Amino acid sequence: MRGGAAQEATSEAAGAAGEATAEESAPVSGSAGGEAYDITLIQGVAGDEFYITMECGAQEAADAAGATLNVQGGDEFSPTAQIPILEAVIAEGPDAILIAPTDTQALQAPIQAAVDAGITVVLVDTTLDDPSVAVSAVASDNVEGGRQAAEALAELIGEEGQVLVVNVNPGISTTDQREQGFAEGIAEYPNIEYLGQEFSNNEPARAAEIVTATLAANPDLAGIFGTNLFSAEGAATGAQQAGADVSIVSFDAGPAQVEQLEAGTVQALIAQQPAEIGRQGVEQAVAALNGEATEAEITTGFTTITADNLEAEQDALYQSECG
Ligand code: T6T
Repeated sequence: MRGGAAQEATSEAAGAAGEATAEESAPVSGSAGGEAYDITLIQGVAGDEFYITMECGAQEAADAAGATLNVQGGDEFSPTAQIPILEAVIAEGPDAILIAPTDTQALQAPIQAAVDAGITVVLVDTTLDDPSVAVSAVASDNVEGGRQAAEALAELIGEEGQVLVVNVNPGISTTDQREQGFAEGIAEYPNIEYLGQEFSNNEPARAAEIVTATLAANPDLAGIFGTNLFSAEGAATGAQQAGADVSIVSFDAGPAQVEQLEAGTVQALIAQQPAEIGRQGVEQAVAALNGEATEAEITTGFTTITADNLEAEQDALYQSECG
């Protein structure tokens, strides 16, 4: 499964903010005038440029609020990897946790445990079956993103032929919703046959295998939608290795995906706004901690990137490190 080694990155608040320790009795003042809150961001997986870019936005907002941001992520996108990390963070007792739950059901009780421990929770990117445990959920409109992918792919293939979705795993809110939006959108084209979805387990190699096997059975396959960074990247590699003339729309805009767009292996990227998700997630956490009003749901936008607007849309691309 894809992702780097478990990571922990702590960075101190900028400016006049001090460091809160157990010994201090008076609250430490943040640069924004409030307390210097400790916030932990738990990514869906470490080493994924979507979450790295989210971290960059979260760090900016933490710095602006005089808060401390700690970032952690598992070595694979799964509840098995994420739940022990969450439990360890709960034991540390930060003021707030921003988390991208790796499963809509499996993370419900562990996140409830964080809330029961008095920790403010904000959901970022993915969500839960019952998101009301969190003070806010900040994410893309993933159903709409899937619809946009369907429209882009339909146009690329001249509105006819067979299409495939390479998804991640069932139970992930974001990618399930993208497939749902794609299926709804593609149903509007009577001459397009949707072959259905297959699951890559977030592994590019598995995604590539899915595509080569599908091409062997359906040599006229016209288009593929990869629902996230690793599924899309692997799907494009599989199509390229098979030498197939297939149009590909990829969700996300990591560096490898941009290379594939430049090489012409992929025709369109649907870039989310991960920095904005991180920024707003921290702002919601700080508002809740300050006793201010929060928004239960915040939706961020997309940019569709093709070879034609790639140069103009550089700011929409994901970062592999914070600049
Ligand atoms: O597509 C993003 C994220 O939105 C999704 O929930 C999981 O995969 C990514 O992190 C990309 O790899």
